[in-house]
Amino acid sequence: MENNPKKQEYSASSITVLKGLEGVKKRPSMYLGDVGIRGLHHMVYEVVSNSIDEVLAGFCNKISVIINTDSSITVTDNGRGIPVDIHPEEKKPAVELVLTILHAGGKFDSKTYKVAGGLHGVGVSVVNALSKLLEVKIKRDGKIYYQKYEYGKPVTDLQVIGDSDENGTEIKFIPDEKIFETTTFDFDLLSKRLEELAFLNKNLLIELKDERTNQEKKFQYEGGIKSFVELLNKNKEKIDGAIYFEKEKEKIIVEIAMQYNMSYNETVYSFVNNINTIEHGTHYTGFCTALTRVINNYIKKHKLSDQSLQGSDSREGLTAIISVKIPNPQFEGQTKTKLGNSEVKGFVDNIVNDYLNNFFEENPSIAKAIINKCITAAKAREAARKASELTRRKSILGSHSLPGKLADCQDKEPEKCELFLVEGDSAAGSSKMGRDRKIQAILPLRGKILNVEKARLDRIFKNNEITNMISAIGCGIGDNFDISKARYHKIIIMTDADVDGQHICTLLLTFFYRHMRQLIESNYLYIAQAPLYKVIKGKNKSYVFNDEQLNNLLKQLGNDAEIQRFKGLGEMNPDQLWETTMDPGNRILKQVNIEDAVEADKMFSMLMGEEVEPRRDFIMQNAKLAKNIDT
Ligand code: 0RA
Repeated sequence: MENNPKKQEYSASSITVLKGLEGVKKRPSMYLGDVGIRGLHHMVYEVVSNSIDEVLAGFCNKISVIINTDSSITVTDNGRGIPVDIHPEEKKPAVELVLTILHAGGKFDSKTYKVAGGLHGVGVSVVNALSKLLEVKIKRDGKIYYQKYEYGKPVTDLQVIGDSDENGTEIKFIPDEKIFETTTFDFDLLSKRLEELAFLNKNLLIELKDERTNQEKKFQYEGGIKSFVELLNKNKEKIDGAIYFEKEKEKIIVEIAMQYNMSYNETVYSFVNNINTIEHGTHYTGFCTALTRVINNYIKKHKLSDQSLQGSDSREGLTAIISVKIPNPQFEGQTKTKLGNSEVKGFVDNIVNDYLNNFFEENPSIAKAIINKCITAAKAREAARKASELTRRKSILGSHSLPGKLADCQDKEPEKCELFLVEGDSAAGSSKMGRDRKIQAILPLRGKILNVEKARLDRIFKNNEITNMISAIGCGIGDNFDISKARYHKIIIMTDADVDGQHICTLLLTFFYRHMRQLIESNYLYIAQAPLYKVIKGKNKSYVFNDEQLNNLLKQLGNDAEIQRFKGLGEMNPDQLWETTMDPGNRILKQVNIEDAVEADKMFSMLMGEEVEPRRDFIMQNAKLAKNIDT
């Protein structure tokens, strides 16, 4: 009798288990964000994040990631190894439960710094459910254990396959190609995130190897986030050495690295349990409050100026990483990347306050250099405000006067209206003729628009291309930005598919991110996709967007096809431009989201130094930035 209810409970729970993983297969995007290139790579990050949990628990100092020739991924760590003992109620080895039950991890351990929320921390069972093959090898208790899964279900029992006096876990998986749009892993994409993890966990060794190309990278930073800041400030004129401090209290670990450079931009990235908190939160607020207070107090105490600093003044030209590790992070905000834990604010504030007060008193020359920079920033802010008021009075920023170059649309309902920002006069000419003038407006942009990274707000206001955009869009800029005044709900960047075009696209993305962020957050910003080729065979014609597509099509059609290559938008006649790039029924638009823009901005500030080569690479990379929304 006693067994019966237990038995029932067991089968009931197995049903929910089944439902759980079936649910993952039905709605993979709910767990991974999407099933495109980004979701595919999240599969790797998910496994790695489990290994990182072992690092945070103090049991692991090496992680290796291999892209195998069959495009499978192997992640190996030297942590404790996933537990293998039989679970008393479920009667299965713990590892099998970890790999087949959603969010099972928490049942078998009391890991302190668990990753939760966001796209991470969904559990390796999600990776298992979305893989056509997964093999796990565990070194633990003197033995090597092995088990194999297909489509999330075990196809062997957990078995002992050897002896070992080491500990660790190896997980190899092949993503299910019926689920993912693509199953080709990108070395550079993985490399970027793994390097970030190496910065965030000092001394951790992360190896990445690509068996397809024999490329290999090793990341290990003794300096941790201090090295990160130094890299971000590479190629920049900076104020002396980087500052680093760290403190732990009641299981909250706070690490901060910071250094000022002579640029005008704030480059502060915050992390919680190794997750980039794009929308910041209480850790960032605590940092900002303390920084401004310390600087203002120092100015007063040493009678350096009458100028009172605002927060933004104290962060002009600041590059910093704030990394906190906490047991129970609460993530809020649109992208679930805003830290909500209120206790963190005061803790960070205290640490920053104490450390920087001391540091400034002990390093007066660095303190003076930083403070001079901040005072200059405050003065420039005043000047910018005056400049913006002046421009507004001249009504360039007002909604009444539209730029002469704008070919506006007839409709006045913003929900229906689209603004194309078009590079070059001839492309602008074609698009003006080809458009649907009822709902599509064209604003030509000439030449390279201002490099916003290097310019302060007061200079940005003097740039014609920028002021034209501001007045066409109608929302104003910076503190005066008002999204409800947007004259269009789609703002579409349309540049050539070549390096110059991508450069302009990057500059625009950076501009919108820094000065009209809400436009991105409201999903108003898009990138148009123009075809590279037109292929004609007999009466049929197709437009082709990249070389891979071209090769596939040629395989299908045979090589006697006539191919026309478009060097730029300007080479297309109005009809072609409409048909391929502008027609809402036929075009491909990429929607820019805040993560894309952050990534652009991050890379941008990292690479806006004097070296041309990394910048070029970056621009080429940017093609991958946004995700498809419609075809
Ligand atoms: C559950 C409990 C423990 C560790 C792990 C899972 C674990 C999972 C993965 C995934 C990749 N590498 C991993 N390493 C460990 C705690 C183990 C213990 O208490 O001994």
